Amino acid sequence: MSDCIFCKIANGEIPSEFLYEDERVVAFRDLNPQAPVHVLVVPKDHHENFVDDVPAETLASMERAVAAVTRETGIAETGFRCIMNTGAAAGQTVMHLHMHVLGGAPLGEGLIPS
Ligand code: DGP
Repeated sequence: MSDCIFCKIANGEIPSEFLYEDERVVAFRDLNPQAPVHVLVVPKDHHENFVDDVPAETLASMERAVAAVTRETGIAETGFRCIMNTGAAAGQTVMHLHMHVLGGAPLGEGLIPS
């Protein structure tokens, strides 16, 4: 999609440092980190969210990206949280599927922020 910021980042139109890249996804650090490690895993193809006809191969690449990034940043051992905000009420602000990967500090137990 021409006006989508994550399409531009994932396809190299906006130069970014990738922690992981394969033919279907990239991973890069969040602009506004909420934890010492805060990485976004983003498909190269545009899907609005997790339930927008995402091919199984893309989901598999996202899983590989999470495994690689958490290993590389040292949080595979200590633990991490994956979040996919879906829709405005859930706090999704960029309408291109992305998974937040957070770790590097205690994250608290709650699933739903107050
Ligand atoms: P969400 O609220 O789930 O849609 O999260 C969107 C995240 O994307 C938010 O944490 C900030 C991040 N973000 C937005 N624009 C950019 C950008 O241009 N570069 C990077 N690295 N992150 C961005």
